[in-house]
Amino acid sequence: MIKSWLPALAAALFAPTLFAPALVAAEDPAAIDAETVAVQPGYTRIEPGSSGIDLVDVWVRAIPPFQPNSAGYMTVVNRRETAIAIVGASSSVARKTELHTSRMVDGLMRMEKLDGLAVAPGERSELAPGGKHIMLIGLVFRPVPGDDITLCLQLLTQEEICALAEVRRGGKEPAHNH
Ligand SMILES: [Cu+2]
Repeated sequence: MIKSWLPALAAALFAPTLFAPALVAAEDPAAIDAETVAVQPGYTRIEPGSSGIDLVDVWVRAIPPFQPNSAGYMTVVNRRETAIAIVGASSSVARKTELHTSRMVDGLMRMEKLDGLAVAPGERSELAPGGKHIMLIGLVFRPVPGDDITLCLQLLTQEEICALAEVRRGGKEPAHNH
């Protein structure tokens, strides 16, 4: 009699969801196309290059199993004659995507959400490990090397620019604690 409910109990206890609640998405991961991201309402999609903005060296950090978050990096080159202001980000892999920066506070690396990021005309802004990054929060699937993931930036001018990111194993990164 006891035996009859044991397998069910064991199954419930060892269900993957118990160990990785953040990886269980409402969406069906198989239904998500990593290479496309819907245009944010009110925004116009522009192309890197012809828009006067280049997105260079775009990549996403590969993560070990059961880690709920990752980060994206790139260099934003502003070839326009006016400044650009990045006010948001979106991605094909996370339920929430934010602009972050890292800085040392009392000897500890802390991360902070950025409201925006300006790039002066003719200048570039580097998003790289240990500094500014695109925080991918609540991954709907685990990025592994070989995957292509879309990262998009929203600009104050209601423009949205996207690029395909390569998934790479990065160097050591401090834990994403906020
Ligand atoms: Cu972060």
